[in-house]
Amino acid sequence: MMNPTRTTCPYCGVGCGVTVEQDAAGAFKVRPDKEHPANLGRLCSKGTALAETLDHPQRLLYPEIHGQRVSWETATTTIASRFQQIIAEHGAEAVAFYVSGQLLTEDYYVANKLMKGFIGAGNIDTNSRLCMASAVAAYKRAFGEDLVPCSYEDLESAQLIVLVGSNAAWCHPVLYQRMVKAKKNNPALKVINIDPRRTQTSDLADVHLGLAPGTDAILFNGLLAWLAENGHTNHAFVSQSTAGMEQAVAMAKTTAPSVQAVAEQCGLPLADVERFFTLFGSTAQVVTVFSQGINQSSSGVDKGNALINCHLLTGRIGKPGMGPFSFTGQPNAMGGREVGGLANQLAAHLDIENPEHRALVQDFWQAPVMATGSGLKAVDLFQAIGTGKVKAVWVMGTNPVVSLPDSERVRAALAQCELVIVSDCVSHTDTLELAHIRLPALGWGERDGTVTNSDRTISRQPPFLPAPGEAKQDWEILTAVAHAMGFAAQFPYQAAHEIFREHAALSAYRNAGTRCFNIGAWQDLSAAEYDALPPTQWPLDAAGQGTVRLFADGKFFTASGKAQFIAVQARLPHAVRTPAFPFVLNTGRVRDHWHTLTRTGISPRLSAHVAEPYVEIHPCDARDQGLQNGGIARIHNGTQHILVKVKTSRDQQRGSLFVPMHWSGQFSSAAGVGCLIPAVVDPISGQPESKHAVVAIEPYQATWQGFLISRRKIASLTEYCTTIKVENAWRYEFASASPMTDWAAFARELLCQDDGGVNWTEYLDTARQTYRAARFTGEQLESCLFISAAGGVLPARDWLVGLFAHDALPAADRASLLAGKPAVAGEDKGRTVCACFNVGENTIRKAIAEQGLDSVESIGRCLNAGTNCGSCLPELQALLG
Ligand SMILES: Nc1nc2c(c(=O)[nH]1)N[C@H]1C(S)=C(S)[C@@H](COP(=O)(O)OP(=O)(O)OC[C@H]3O[C@@H](n4cnc5c(=O)[nH]c(N)nc54)[C@H](O)[C@@H]3O)O[C@H]1N2
Ligand SMILES: Nc1nc2c(c(=O)[nH]1)N[C@H]1C(S)=C(S)[C@@H](COP(=O)(O)OP(=O)(O)OC[C@H]3O[C@@H](n4cnc5c(=O)[nH]c(N)nc54)[C@H](O)[C@@H]3O)O[C@H]1N2
Ligand code: SF4
Ligand SMILES: [Mo]
Repeated sequence: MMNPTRTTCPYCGVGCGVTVEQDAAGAFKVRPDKEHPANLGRLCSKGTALAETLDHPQRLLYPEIHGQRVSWETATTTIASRFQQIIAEHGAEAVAFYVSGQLLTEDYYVANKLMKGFIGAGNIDTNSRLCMASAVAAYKRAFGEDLVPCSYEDLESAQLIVLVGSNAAWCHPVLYQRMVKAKKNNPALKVINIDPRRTQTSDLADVHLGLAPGTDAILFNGLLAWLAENGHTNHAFVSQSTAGMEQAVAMAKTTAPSVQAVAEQCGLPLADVERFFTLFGSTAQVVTVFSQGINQSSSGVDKGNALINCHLLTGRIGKPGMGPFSFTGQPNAMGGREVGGLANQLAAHLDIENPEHRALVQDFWQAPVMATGSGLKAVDLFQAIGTGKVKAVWVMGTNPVVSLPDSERVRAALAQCELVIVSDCVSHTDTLELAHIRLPALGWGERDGTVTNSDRTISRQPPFLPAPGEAKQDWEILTAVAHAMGFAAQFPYQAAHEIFREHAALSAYRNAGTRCFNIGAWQDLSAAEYDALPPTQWPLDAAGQGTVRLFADGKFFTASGKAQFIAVQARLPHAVRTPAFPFVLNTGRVRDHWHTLTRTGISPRLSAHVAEPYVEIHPCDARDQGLQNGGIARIHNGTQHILVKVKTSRDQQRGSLFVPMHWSGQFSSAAGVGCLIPAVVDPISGQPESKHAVVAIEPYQATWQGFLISRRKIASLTEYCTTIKVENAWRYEFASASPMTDWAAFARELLCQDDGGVNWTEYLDTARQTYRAARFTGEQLESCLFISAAGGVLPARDWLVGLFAHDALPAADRASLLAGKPAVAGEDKGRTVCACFNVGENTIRKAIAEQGLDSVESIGRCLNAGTNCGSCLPELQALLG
């Protein structure tokens, strides 16, 4: 038994503290850290399942060049010499790094330093470009620096929380739970949810404003104009602490001359808009939370400023329970911002376009060749790779072939790039498939460093697992390449705390209060002090005390020291619906999956909640397009298409579709939604408009369908195929429009790559057009396959999956196997709702009906559902309704 390690969850930007312990049998237990200020003892379903994803079956273990295992020495010297050669021939701008908010601050710092001070170009960008770049730019415009003013505890002291483009119930579940509890403790707390679709987050809201997609700037301009006209201006604050109010209000009045006009342009009922404006006007403690619904927009920066303007006008900033609060997505999106990992930043919140700042950093780093200005932002960077302007790219901790817009073009760009290096923890991703050099990185639990969460809290992530294979920390790999390039003296790092100290020292270097980001008090930390760092919110004072809330003194970090209003000319999304492409495609996340599924996709528990990629569509639109709930839809934009299951729901407004972003080529044959998103970006932040593509949708006419449950992973063989992790096996759902002539031959191709000593049971019913087969090794069920012609019925999957728990399948089960159900029918628990206790929808409905359950608490007492992490509480509430 080891001592519990205190660390933080590696998923979302909430940054929950966890403790990890190993029991006598060697099994790890991950529990919420009761003392961590982010979660105070809570965890969501993803955090709760962390122990299940520690032992990844497909880790990248050794460095490889062109698929051949090589030594680290060979890998790093090859990278260094290829970089030097390309730089000598084509200049420093021909080399680029594409990094990630999932790296630790120390990794990020070293990557940024190597590129901007030693390779001497600005070409390091990060997946935060797809995530937070608009919020960063909006904060910088308003406050002079990228500063998130609020603290999580402001959610508890607020009297009004406005959630804009945030599905916190699924994406920041622990903060959502904190808001639920705050509302319970304080019934006066009001919640407004602004999102074109109704989500589980809307359940908390007193008013859900289901506005027309992309119209948020009109709404907030309307609010600004209304606040100004109705006596809600905080004149003292505006005159002492802000600039530009008149222009912003005047501009707002031109786009939003009346509440009526706002309601019409946003497609909202007048009374709802009035209620929102009145509540905002009359409540002093307002927190406005914003996330991807406005960031991922071609006018995302303006939208951020439109809502910040309302806080400036009313002076609602810098005090408890108020402020514009960007919920960050990735675990270390904030750390990346602090070290300047975006192509248009420098380091320590310094400006890459400012010659004095560049000189300051050059001095501090003793850098030979500083970048002379901003580098290419993600979308432009991959376009430059496509045109051959950038000849070498090193991707770390992100999967751009899935997550960037116009993903087929990204794939094509990498496919013809001279040198593609990818560092990742796992051995198979869509991006790794295109790498010439593959580098194994340590993952969560193995790596050592720090992260910063959404409310500026810096937390430690120490290791508690040994390194698998020859995997190394990202900063170690970068340091080795820096050494091979001849920069050993300036990259002397042996341990993470040395890098952290340097980062801390830079934040204080010639600062004198000019920059808010300052953690200089930590520049001399010993290794032991670093290990013992408690979660702390930056900036630090000289004594090392953190700061809960920024701007309490009404001073900002612009040249004048005043916050800047921005006059916002509301713009609509770039793509417009046409008769050929009549739907707006909105994309985002589901509760239990993380991004491109490299981690959550190996957990049966997390894969149960939403098993297959889907499109959510209003039932009337589905009817008009000839789509059936549960059928397969083909969604296309004229050149690219995806195939996903249809889910009809009145939560979706008419003319809009929602598709989750998670399914990569590793988990589906054709559900990667990135291929439908045009590479349209915000002109200031460069953030892509991932929420507003326009597309057409039609039924996919499968002629047959089926599923396979197999202990082995197989390659997908059909046009529609999804891979789902289940206990002891993988489940594949598939369908095809191409007629199938010989099902038995198909089955053999699918299952019998390595035949020998295998038992087959087969069943073919030509009249009913079904085919069923099972394959055994000894007494153990190895796989089973069920196929039927379109319209035919397939058995429920749960019972069959359960058979894979047996080492030797009992005779009775073997006899009923191809019937697809047990001789004595058990209960079908239905779709998993509670992932912690594996409780299904049918079980819950039955208990509600039969036992008269009337509250989520009573469901919890009866079935345990919802009593652990609480992520399913909104769904339980919905089932009660
Ligand atoms: N379960 C889970 N949690 C995650 C992640 C994950 O992969 N899975 N990823 C993390 C990351 S990196 C991020 S960035 C965050 C993202 O967290 P969120 O931003 O909360 O999540 P999304 O689902 O991307 O989008 C939020 C909402 O924006 C809405 N929206 C779309 N268009 C508009 C519009 O025009 N106006 C408004 N107001 N809203 C609109 C969508 O309908 C959606 O409900 O989640 C983090 N947490
Ligand atoms: N259509 C659409 N597209 C989107 C979005 C959307 O809402 N809609 N959201 C965007 C947003 S907000 C985000 S944040 C991105 C996320 O998109 P990505 O960053 O592409 O997604 P991940 O699956 O998180 O990729 C992380 C990779 O890093 C690896 N990894 C994890 N830890 C480490 C580590 O310590 N070191 C190294 N070297 N590798 C590691 C993982 O195995 C995985 O392969 O997607 C963006 N794309
Ligand atoms: S809310 Fe969930 S995913 Fe996010 S950090 Fe906390 S436990 Fe992890
Ligand atoms: Mo993100």
